[in-house]
Amino acid sequence: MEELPLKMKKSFSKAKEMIESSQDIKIYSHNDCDGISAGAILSTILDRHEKDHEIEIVSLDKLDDLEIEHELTLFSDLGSGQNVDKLANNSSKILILDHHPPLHDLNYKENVSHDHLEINPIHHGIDGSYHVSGGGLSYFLAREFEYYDLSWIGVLSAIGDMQNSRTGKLEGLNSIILKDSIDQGHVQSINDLSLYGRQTRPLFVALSYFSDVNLPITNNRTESIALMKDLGIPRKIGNRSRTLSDLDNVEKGKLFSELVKMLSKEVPKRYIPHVPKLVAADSYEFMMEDDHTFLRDASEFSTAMNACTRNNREDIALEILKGDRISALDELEIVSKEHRRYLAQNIHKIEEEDMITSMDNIQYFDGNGIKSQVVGTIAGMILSYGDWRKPMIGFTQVSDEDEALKVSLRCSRLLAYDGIHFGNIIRKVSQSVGGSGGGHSVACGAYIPYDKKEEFLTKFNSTITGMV
Ligand SMILES: [Mn+2]
Repeated sequence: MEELPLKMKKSFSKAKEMIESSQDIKIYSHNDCDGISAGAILSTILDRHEKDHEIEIVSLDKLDDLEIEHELTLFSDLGSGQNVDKLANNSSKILILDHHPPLHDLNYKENVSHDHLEINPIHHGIDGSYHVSGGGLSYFLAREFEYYDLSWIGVLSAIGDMQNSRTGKLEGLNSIILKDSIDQGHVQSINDLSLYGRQTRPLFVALSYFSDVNLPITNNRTESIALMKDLGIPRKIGNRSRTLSDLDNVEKGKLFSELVKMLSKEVPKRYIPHVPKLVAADSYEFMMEDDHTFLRDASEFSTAMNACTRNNREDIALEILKGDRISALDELEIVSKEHRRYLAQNIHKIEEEDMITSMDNIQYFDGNGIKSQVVGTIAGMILSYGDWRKPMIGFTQVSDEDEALKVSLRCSRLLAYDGIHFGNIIRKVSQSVGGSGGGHSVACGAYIPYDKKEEFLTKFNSTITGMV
């Protein structure tokens, strides 16, 4: 069984003391599912101790020259990679819980005059991409207070952060969080087909969204329905379309074998060993939520949290995570619907107007006008209309006020299984054109100066020659 390293455990107990001894507290957390989950856990801890606090969900470019005005400032799912304590004074207390590459080492706290504690798994030789997320670290703090009931949010944050994307399951410190949530009766882990929309999408729709490799069923509902028919899998229960969660194990087995067969025919030989991982993975179900709602499945839940952050409605996401459901669920429904409409409209436009340009090793589109918060989501969805063998890169202006370019990349999981890490590549290439970037192997992004697009593309294309 995994265990928290003793040094980290001690840091969490120190963090607990910092919270207990402070009255006026500010939380900054990252504006994605992981960051929101982290913030919700921290805010719940503070609520339970009746500590006055403010929470602000921010993007990474908002952390320069941050005023430190509160007795204790908490940074979660961010802070390690930014100089957030630049304006701290002698009486400031700063606590950072982050899993991104740290700027400073563990001795840093000795060199500053304020009270400074940074907890980052990377300082302890623990992987921050697959073994623990920002929300996971917040949960380990909650665990010091014996708030095991918050563990399900730690599971959600890990899924939102794609910590399971290497092996299809939660591993490392994440497995401690998962065990707590299972012991609480809040989560069940189910080995299942790895199709998005287990609870809410009709199965034939879920199948048509298969996009890691272009199959006959990709973007083709007629083919997806035909496939189910061939396998003897009924499409409906009464008037309702069946979802993946309605299938029994025999049906799932048939579908699994057929998908593996279809994929193995389609992919180059060196990818074949990775095919089963594309088709099956562990899913995590929230047992306290109703069947056939997006709240029941961790992956669908995380999409809804992201829809909130992409539309600047972090308030709704926080309310839902903290258990204040009544009006928040209605609002979430409206935000999600508008979000889906916006995505569909833009995907349609890119496809209709033939906006994808192909280079030797990459493909890209100019998303001029697309909101920068969703250009990554759109890049991922448009992948199925391009060539799955190449990463898809989308560009758009950061905002009306800022003409710099936001760059987002998405690619088939097969490329990552083959060993390529686009997060590291985009970091280097963006830095070489005067920007910054990073992220996961299959989903990452960067900010670059507005006149560096061509140079970025040329460099990116040549950097990965021979890799894809
Ligand atoms: Mn994170």
